[in-house]
Amino acid sequence: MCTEDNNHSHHHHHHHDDGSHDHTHEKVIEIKKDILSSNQCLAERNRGYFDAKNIFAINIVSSPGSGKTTILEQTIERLKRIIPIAVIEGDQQTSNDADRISKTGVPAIQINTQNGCHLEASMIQNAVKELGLKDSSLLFIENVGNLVCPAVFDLGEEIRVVVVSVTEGDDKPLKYPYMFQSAQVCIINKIDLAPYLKSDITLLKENILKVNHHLRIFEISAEDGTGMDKWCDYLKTYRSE
Ligand SMILES: Nc1nc2c(ncn2[C@@H]2O[C@H](COP(=O)(O)OP(=O)(O)OP(=O)(O)O)[C@@H](O)[C@H]2O)c(=O)[nH]1
Ligand SMILES: [Mg+2]
Repeated sequence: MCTEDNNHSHHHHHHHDDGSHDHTHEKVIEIKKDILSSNQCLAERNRGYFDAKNIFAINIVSSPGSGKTTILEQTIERLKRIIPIAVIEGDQQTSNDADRISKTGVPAIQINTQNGCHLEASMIQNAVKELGLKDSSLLFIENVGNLVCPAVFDLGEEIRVVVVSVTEGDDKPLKYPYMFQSAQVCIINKIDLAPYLKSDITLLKENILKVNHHLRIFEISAEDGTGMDKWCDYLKTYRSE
């Protein structure tokens, strides 16, 4: 059980040491472990729920402004007639992104994490209850724009997609490797802007594969639609397998 699992660390070791231990540090590490293990447990519950309802959940992560919501708007326009879709939006503040998604006609719910820098499995569990998902739907979860924290919080998704736009610079995978290592798919977005930048897509791809050579890469422009069909075909094919 989730709760039992994270209790045991509360009532163990009573140190009788010489005082050389940094207790504050130890406590911080324990609490972090607790948060992560209870999150993991709830993530597995979400995963079980998604499995049972044949829901394909996709966690989309990136730094702020790389184009997650624009990619979703474009993807939804292409797929909404053939697959039931729902969206969970995560941001610290505002309902801007959920409002944008609602305009496409699919159900969307906004989570505001306030000072939180990532979504957690418990938030998804609650949002899913409110959304009332149809069986066999595609559930997009847009995480809080942040290339660091969301990497360690499993939400119970089937695949994690990391978006990186060409404007961010080709060294980002090397600087923030954990996010790229935790994902299965990488979307390189805003390729329409590449001609105006010094940023090199070939080098960006090399760096992406250097940190995770399993990543499946899509090069797209959510602005002019380049590469969108390939990405949508991938989702359709994955869905039917
Ligand atoms: N030129 C160009 N602009 C894009 C592209 N995709 C998104 N944008 C623009 O980039 C800006 C940010 O896009 P969003 O979709 O809001 O990005 P986001 O990742 O959802 O942002 P947060 O949710 O705040 O992290 C907007 O002005 C978009 O119009 C693209 O492929 N090409
Ligand atoms: Mg967004």
